[in-house]
Amino acid sequence: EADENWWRGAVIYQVYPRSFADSNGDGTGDLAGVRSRLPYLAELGVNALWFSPWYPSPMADGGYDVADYRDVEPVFGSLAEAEKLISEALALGIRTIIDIVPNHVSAAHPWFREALAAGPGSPARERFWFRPGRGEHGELPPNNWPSQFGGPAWTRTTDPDGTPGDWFLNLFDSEQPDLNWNHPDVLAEHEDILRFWFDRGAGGVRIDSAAMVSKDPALPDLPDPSAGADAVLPAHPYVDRDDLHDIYRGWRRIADSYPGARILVGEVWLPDAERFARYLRPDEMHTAFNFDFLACPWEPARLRTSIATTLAAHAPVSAVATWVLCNHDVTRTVTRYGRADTGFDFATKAFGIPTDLELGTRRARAAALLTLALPGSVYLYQGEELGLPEVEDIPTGKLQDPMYLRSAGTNPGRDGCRVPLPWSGDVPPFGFGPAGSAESWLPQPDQWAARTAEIQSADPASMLSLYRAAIRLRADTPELVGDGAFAWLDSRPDVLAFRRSDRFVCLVNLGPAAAELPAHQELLLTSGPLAEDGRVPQDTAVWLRA
Ligand code: TEU
Repeated sequence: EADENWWRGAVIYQVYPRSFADSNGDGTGDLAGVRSRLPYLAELGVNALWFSPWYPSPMADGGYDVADYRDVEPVFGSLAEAEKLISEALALGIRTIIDIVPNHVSAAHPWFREALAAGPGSPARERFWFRPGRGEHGELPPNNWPSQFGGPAWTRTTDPDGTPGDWFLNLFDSEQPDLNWNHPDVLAEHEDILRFWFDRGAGGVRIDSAAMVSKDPALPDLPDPSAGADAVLPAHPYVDRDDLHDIYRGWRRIADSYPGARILVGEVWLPDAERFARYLRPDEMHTAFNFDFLACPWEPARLRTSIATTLAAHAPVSAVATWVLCNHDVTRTVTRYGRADTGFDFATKAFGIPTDLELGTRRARAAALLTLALPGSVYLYQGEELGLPEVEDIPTGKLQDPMYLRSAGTNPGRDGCRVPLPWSGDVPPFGFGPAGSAESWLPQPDQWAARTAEIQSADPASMLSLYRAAIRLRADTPELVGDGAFAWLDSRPDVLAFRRSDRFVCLVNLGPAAAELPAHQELLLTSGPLAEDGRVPQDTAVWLRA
């Protein structure tokens, strides 16, 4: 139904197509696999699915190197299948959000192949950032920008006559040449891509690397490149330029021309809430991922500040906050929360850090109730509802993430959070594919036999049962769905307590001491067992009805 506000309190589930479900046994996920699991997603109670790119791609960066936006990668299925998936999901009340990656295309994209073949100085190269190198023979990159994946953000080409040629800019992998958004073809092409998918029923788009898309044409050196790619790029002075807002206002006009809210969700990695909030306007993006909250340590004061800052930044523009703990780029929550440092930073991502998975799971369960009680929309990354940990012992030969391959192994990469999901059975592929399937593209740990969706479905104490109960209760509690009232309640510094109306209260005890339950309140849901005396133990959250 053309419900203009479906997104304001939505629970949105991220599907990473390669690793969700494999219908044909080739070891890689596909859209038919997702279609067969729509009843599972409907039972979980999610309102929308966000698909990481499903387009034709050499998979140099897990599909974020797009070769053709108007088709589906054959390993995932066909365009017709994507259209069936969108309509079947909609019949269940579940909308589909697709991923658009405006910053770059795959080196296999026709535009880039044309640019390479056309040679230096050709108009076809204007759609990208080609520049002669520095140094006597042009052997040095044109500026000092680092790639997100290690090394310089420049790749040298060989001219059609075989001589070393110009360089092109790639903020990510060398297979992902950056587009030049000052070129009219680039804007026109992306506006047409939006219409192509909105015409096919997409309920929204997630905008990849949204703040990095426009560059200062002078491409000046960074003042201090030594700060490392993650600290530098999203925050450097040449990111987050004003003309980006013109681009997204144009996209919003297109989205608003379709019936039923078609939302723009920005991946805006910016270090401060004020700059972040500039993208959230009634005439620009509907919402953007709240990475400040995602990266926040499991500490009461930091969480309180992150929540308060987020709400303050969103209120003036009546935007909707997002509460996200995990995605296909970061360490899975259960593992992160079981470590001494529970924060997240790409620069310090590593495997092998001592992790207490029981503690991490207890905190992740409490965080599930915290996020689902806050005003705004909640994003769930596939497997988060199963409490899956990061897989840290993937055989080196199997790792495929450019963040690992390009960083000479210093950064373990992101494959650890992209391992195919366990659905049923007690041996790999745990129902990810049919019996007799080829080995899944990333190997699954044997321990996942105990974590399958099938086992958790039958266990009222499982993470899956907790998420199902919480999402259902949230949907039945009007004051929770949407960005309604919010007020902190007086509490100890290590207890987060707030109410969403005069009848709904959430209390999260980060401990160490157990916390009293407020008097005369009905206990609706708890993330874990209460103490014998009825108090709330450390790392436990409760929902109460006054
Ligand atoms: O992530 C890009 C991105 O914004 C993060 O990598 C961030 O820039 C940084 O590393 C933290 O400051 C998106 C996708 O989510 C990711 O999977 C792709 O690899 C990347 O864009 C390129 O498309």
